[in-house]
This record gives sequence, structure tokens and C-alpha cells, in this order.
Amino acid sequence: MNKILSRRALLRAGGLGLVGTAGGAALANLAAAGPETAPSRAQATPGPGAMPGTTGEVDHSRNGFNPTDILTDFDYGRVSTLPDGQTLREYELVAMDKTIEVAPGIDYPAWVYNGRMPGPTLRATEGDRLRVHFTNSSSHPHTVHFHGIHPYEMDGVPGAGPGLIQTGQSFTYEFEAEPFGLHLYHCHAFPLARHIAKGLYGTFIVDPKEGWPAVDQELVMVMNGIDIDFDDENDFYAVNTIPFHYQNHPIPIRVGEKIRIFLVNLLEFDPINSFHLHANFFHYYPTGTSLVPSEYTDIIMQAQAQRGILEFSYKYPGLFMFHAHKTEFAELGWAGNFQVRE
Ligand SMILES: [Cu+2]
Repeated sequence: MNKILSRRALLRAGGLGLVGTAGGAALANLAAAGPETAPSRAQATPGPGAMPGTTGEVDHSRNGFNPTDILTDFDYGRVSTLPDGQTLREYELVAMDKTIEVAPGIDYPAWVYNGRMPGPTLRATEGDRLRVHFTNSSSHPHTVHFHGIHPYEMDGVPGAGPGLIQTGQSFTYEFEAEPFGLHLYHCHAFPLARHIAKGLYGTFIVDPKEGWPAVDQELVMVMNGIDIDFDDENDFYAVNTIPFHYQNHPIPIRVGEKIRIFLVNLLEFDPINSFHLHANFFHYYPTGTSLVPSEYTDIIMQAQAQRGILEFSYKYPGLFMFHAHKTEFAELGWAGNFQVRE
């Protein structure tokens, strides 16, 4: 508890070494945020349906990505057909060092794929041939380790195949897309926790051959955290990197629309993450490897690298929260809203 309190106190005081004046001001106003569409939330203290938040906005264009866009940004690769008729998908992944403004005025020296955190959501269909052309433009050795089924030399770990890909080097990982489901990829260089926490990860979706049942919206949510002072503890928590982004920018959906969330947990340092949906229940498909849901619930938890698909519709209009049910995570950024309209 003391540790948690001291971390929060540090954030509120803007006392971190990397916090500039703007960051300190932004965090000093933790309690004042809320979307303009929700006047009941424009209060100094959190009320029903509101977490304390951040004021101001990170510079998304300087970051090179916007969490709102990441929700629906799927990379299907460059598609062609092999002589035997198999579909070939080719992707480009470039590891780079990049400064990301993770909260207003607070920069984080990240390592990322393709300039964004999380990296691109790679999407294929079961049975496709995948070629992932990886170039390391970062100042440190990295790899790409995919979850899925593939040969040893394509495993993206030190010692297997090309092993670590050095600065300026490239390698093409090639394997079949299997099994269908919701997977992930990440760097597997050591120290592993640091290489992942710095931002080298992304979502990897393998659609079933027959496709998933039709829905109105598909959203990618990567639960992650930021250890701003490198003490192996997270100082911010988020979905798609920017704390409170979907609280400040609620995700618009309509009553009755079928929503599918691809939810991946890439949080380092904390063993368990969770997802709670307000005023609703969802069907849950762990790892997305079955078309039959395992549970009908309003909360699930995921350990590191666990993932699953959530499907739901809203019955009533309103501003409905979704957040980690671990309150510490929610209050430090892992909280968002769906704006449900008729
Ligand atoms: Cu790495």
C-alpha cells in the first residue's frame, strides 16, 4: 500500500525525472478530465462512471499513432498467390527507438515496431503462408517471436535460427498461419521483461478459414503499462498505450450493434490484468481458438500474454465504462468509455 501511495503521490506531484512543466500541470489536474459529452462527469472528484484522468492531450502526430485509430487498424500484409494456390501475405516490421509522449508532457524512450505502440495488428487467415520481413533499426539487438505454430528456426528467440537480429540487420520469418485464434508477437531478447515493456509487441490475428460470425465493429485492445522510471514497476496503465485515452475519447457504438473486442494482455511487471464491462455481459472466447464461448460474464482476467475475444451488444444508450477491475490500474489510466447511442 505504501508503495502504491508513494507512486501516486509522485505522479500527482509531477516529481518524476522525466516530467516537464506541462506534464506536472497535466497530472496536477488529474481529477478534472471527462468527455464534454458527459457533463455529469465534469466534477473535481470521481463520481459514478468516472475515474480521475488526465487533462490535455498527447501529441498523437508526433507519436505517429492515435489509440483511436489503433482500435480498427488491421495490417493484412501484401497479398499474392503462390504457385500451388496458397495465399502469401508479406509484412514489414521495423524495430526502432522512439520517444513517445505517453501522457501530456511526459516522454517515454520506447522501443517499438513500425513507430507505434503497440505494433501493427497483423491479420491473416488460417493456412496462409506468412513472410514477416523484419529489420532492426534500433540501437539494440531484437527479435520477433510469434505465438502460434512454427518451425524452431522461426521462433524468434536467441539461439534459434538467426537468433538475435543485430542493429542494421534483417531477417524474414516465414511460417504458416495456425492455429486460428487471437495471438501476439513480441521481441524475445533479454532482459525479456524490459524488451517487452519498452513496447516491442503487437497483436496477431489468425481468422478461421470460414471467418468469424459477422459483427458490426471489431476493436483491438492491447492492455499495457508504462514504467516511466525503469524501476520494474508500472507507473501508468492503459489500453493501447495512452492512459485514459478512451475515457477522454469514448468509443462510439450504437444500441444493438454487435461488438467484437480482440483483447490482449501485454502488461509486464504485474502478474494479472483484467477487463470489466459496465452494465453489460459479454461472451468470452479464450485465445479465440474456439467458435464456442467458454463464459458469459462481465469480467475476465488475463495473465501476461493471455488473450481472448469478447462479444457483446448494448441494450441501453449511455456512457458506459470499461476498465481493469484492479482499482489501482484503473485509477492510473486503464479506464475507458463506450458512448452508446440509439
Ligand atoms: Cu528487443
